[in-house]
Amino acid sequence: AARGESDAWDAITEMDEHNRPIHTFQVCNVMEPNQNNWLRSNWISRQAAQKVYVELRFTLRDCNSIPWVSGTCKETFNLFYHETDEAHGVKFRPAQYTKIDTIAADESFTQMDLGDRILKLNTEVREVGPINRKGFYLAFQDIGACIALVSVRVYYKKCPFTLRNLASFPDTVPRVDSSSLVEVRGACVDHAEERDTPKLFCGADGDWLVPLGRCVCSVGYEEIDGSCVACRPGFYKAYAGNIKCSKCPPHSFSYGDASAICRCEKGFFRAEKDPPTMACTRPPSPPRNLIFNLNDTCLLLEWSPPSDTGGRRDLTYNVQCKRCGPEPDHCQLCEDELRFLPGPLGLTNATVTVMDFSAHANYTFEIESLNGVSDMSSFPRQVAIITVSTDQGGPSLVGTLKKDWASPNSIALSWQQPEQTTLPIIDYEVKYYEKVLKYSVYDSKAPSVIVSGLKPATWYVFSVRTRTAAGYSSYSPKYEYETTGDCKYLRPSTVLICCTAVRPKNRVFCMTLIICHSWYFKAKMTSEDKRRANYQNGHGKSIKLPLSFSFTYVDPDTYEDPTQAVHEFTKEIDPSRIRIERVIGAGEFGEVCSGRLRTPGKKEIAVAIKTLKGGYVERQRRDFLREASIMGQFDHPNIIRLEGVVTKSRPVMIVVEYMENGSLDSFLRQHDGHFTVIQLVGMLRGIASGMKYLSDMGYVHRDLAARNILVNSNLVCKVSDFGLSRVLEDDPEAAYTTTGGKIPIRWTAPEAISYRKFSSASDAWSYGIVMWEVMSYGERPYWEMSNQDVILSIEEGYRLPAPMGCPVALHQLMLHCWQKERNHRPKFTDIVSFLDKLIRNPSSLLPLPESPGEEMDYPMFISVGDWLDSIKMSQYKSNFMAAGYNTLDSVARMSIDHAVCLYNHLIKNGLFLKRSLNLNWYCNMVPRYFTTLLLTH
Ligand code: ACK
Repeated sequence: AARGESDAWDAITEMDEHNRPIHTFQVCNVMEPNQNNWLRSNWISRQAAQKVYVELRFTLRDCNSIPWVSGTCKETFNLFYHETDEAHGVKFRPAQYTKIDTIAADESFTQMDLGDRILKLNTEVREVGPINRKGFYLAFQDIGACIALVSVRVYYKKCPFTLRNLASFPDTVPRVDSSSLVEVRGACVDHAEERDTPKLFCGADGDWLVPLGRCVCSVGYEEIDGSCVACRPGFYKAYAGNIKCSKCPPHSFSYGDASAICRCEKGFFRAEKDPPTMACTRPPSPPRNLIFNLNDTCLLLEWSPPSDTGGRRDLTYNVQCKRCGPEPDHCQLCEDELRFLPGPLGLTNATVTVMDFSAHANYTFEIESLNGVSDMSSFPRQVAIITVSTDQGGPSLVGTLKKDWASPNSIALSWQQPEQTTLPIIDYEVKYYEKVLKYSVYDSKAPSVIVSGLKPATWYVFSVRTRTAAGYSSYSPKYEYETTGDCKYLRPSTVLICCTAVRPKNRVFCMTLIICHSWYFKAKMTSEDKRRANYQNGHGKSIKLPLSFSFTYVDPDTYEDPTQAVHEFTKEIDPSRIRIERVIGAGEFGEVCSGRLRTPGKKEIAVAIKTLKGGYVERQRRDFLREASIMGQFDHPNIIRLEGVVTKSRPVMIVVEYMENGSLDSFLRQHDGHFTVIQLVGMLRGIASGMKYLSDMGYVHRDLAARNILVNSNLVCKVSDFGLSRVLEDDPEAAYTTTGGKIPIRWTAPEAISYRKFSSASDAWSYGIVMWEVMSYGERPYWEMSNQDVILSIEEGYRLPAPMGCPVALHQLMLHCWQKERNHRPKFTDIVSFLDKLIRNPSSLLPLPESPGEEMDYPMFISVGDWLDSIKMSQYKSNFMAAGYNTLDSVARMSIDHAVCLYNHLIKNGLFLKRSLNLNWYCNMVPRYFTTLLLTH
């Protein structure tokens, strides 16, 4: 440090309590007035920082402990700074300096401490910045204190170099503005490649936030401890991604490091479409046990599959036919002369039917088995061989067939009678078949035939052979014919096309048919009985689409594959349309950010983005997206709107409308007492309207609480948080946890706590609690009572009293929501119309009981006597009257002594609140809430 003008500061070396030397700057001119002693630091380069922190450690003498100094002795000093681009040397002008703060000591020492050698060290940290020049000076101004400056540490914060998701992120200095983040793009580590652009955000405190995107190890490399390591010999990795190297599949090997694929052993192969994970395979051995079966018209060849399939399943057979003369070497191929059913090549069954063969001929059939790698092997193929002699018939005697006439279903054919035959012709056999199907035969005595029963618009093949005593001749050349079409066989699609041609009135009907038809398929595809049935049973509703008022909610858990529910009910958003701006909170699964969403052709909108943090397991991803599948089914101004989801890239995100004022509980706490009752009732009305919509949809929220309501800039409240129901359902422990576990005891109806009977009626109970939270500006329901006490006191009939200034009508509504018998609680539709009535008639919102006779939906007690009757305390009428409590208003203002006295009396007589409430708590509430305690009992 450099000394200032006055030279009052002294550089002194002292010993600390451990006898180690400490170097300090000290000043202690406490006796003299008007001190102005400066001490200046050397020039400090700001390096990369924009904002720096100055940590001062100092001791300060307590003025009271120094005699005769009153008026002159000070207990503070001032900290200044001055930005410059270069060091000024000794030049020091205090006027150039800007004050950072006045520094006071938390602890000052006295003479006694000094004697005991107790060092009362103070540590103070101040922020300085933004600093734009290359560096700065610090200066300390003493104005008459007794100070020893022990250390000055100047530092800045940075997000340190880090490796995340296989990407490296450099040292990054945060922004000066502590609420905005620096977006940093990561570089993939060696042998890794980008999936989604890896990014991190550097927060003001030097913490990395919101990891987005990632790199994955390239082919041949696997992730080990955050880097990509080559696969060892004998292992491979064929795809880039977060998978491990795998052992080479059977009959393959890899010699080197970092193999993308394993090579096949000699004699083994991989077909073009075989995945690298598949074993290498070889061609099959030949078929076995080949036999034939010959009758008049056909020859059946059958065989057994090969003993070695080569390790593959894509086994087929080819048949080759050779017709040989007397000399075995004189063979010709003959597949084209014969007809094979189903064909000569690519057979998948070990059998084939051969037709159209000639009589008195020798055929040799070779059956070859093949698989997907047969073409790759250079080894000669092995076949099964059989020779068949068709010792019957003779050459075809019939010439070309002629069509005489035809209809869609029949055809008349004729042919030339053979001129000369050695034996008389017994009959003709007419064979015909659908070109692609099985054939039929027809016997005809005459050289003509009428074949009926044909299908219209179908190709047929006909041929004829003669039969004599010596057997059949060969078949005549084939005659092919396509029967004509017929209206009867038109396809249904044609019917739909016809629709546009009918009269307008009928067209409507016709269109309806088409819509119903497509709806039918949609319903089949999406709902399936199981899912919709509960809503049909429970709510007596049928599924009618497509109008929104009759939608019912579909539980995503009824989908076998929950990702299908996500597809069905949410829109996938391309992450390039999302701009993340800042982190606004932490959700159950990861950060919640705010940002903007661009949609082509629309105005950019503000959104909240919930992210799923990396390293999640599948179940977490499913539970996270579950909320989106639920939210995506809703469309109501008081339900948080889902904009869409990002599931095809990392991180997985849920994008919803942005609610400027965040969650209702903290919003109310921050604005305690700021709103009119009408404004509060307006918020409650919105929540009730959202809940009415949910209950109409058959959705039970189970976690309705002010913390799960979001508020926008217009004070519109929207119900959010649709994740909980499954957690509760699955966790039998959760209902009984007393440690603030999963079940929100204070918000939950007794039947839901004790036997998990959740319903819209239990949501109505929670709604009553939300009303209480709102009217008390975010007070915690049942204050600091334990969960166990809350359960017990509810069981005994205790209900929350009216919050301060809460109109009685509203508290009555709360009490109505907290009826033990759930069927007696109001429906959300009743709540909405009741609140509407209150809003229309603001005088009903006065904080005192209504005057008798006013028309209300909820019972108003007319006199203290009636009221005591109604709560089965008639025997106390005279006590109340004697004490002067003859109106409810006066009961509400009961003196604390009377209230405690009555309370004790009731306790003593076992009349109410036996165990549940401790008296301290109770006394704090009396007398303001006494009426309510009694009212509800
Ligand atoms: O009380 P808050 O400011 O409001 O803090 C929490 C935080 O994120 C964690 O949930 C806020 N939040 C959640 N969803 C939204 C939203 N759609 N719009 C604005 N803030 C939101 C919530």
